[in-house]
Amino acid sequence: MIRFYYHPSPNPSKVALFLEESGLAYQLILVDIHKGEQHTPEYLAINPNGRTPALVDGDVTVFDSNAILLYLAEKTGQFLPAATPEARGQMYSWLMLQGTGLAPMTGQYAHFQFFAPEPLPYALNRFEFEAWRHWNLIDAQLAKQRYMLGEAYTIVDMAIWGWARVIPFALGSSAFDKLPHVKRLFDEINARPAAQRTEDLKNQHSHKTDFDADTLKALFPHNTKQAVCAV
Ligand SMILES: N[C@@H](CCC(=O)N[C@@H](CS)C(=O)NCC(=O)O)C(=O)O
Repeated sequence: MIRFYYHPSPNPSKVALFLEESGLAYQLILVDIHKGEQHTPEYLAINPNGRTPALVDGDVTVFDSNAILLYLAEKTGQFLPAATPEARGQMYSWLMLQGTGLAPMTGQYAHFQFFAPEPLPYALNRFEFEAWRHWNLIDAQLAKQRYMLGEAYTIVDMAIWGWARVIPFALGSSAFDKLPHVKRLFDEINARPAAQRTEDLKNQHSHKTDFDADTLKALFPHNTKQAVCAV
């Protein structure tokens, strides 16, 4: 059976949504990133990048959320666009944009707002600008059509959904007002039974939610490095 290494945060949630949508049987394994479990040698043997999610399917190991979405979509033949070079080209483009632009820029904007030890106006300005620029690209794409790749619900919509969940936190409580098409997609996917089951997964295991000193060390090891270097 598939072993799915999960934490209830944006990137693992994209994969959880696929697994719930597809009906594939899987075992959920919580990696509590607030406790530093992403850094254990056992987990690093599965995902050398020390991040969630990861997936083991028999002899196959896959890490990085969009790689896992592609793997599962190819394995099942589900939630893919038409098998034409044009449609697949669009799929790769938007998936890469989500993983290499939208997610890191949104994540860095949240980081510098809520977790940086001191306010850094230059970083805040840059990441606010870039996060919004990426979300506006997604909103414009969804203004033209129902889903990211046209009229069919695909893994690209799942990838966007995972990060749309953090929009109010990262971009502000009224941000959805400025992203009406993203909000429409978000609401539509949230109403799907698979999304509701995905939301319930976090109740299957208790996980640490506070941000005490140990969690900050596990999530932001560069701060420790800074302190060591300053000595
Ligand atoms: N590019 C990776 C990023 C994964 C990632 O950053 N995962 C976060 C949860 S959303 C994590 O595990 N963070 C733990 C940490 O930063 O130590 C992917 O898409 O899977």
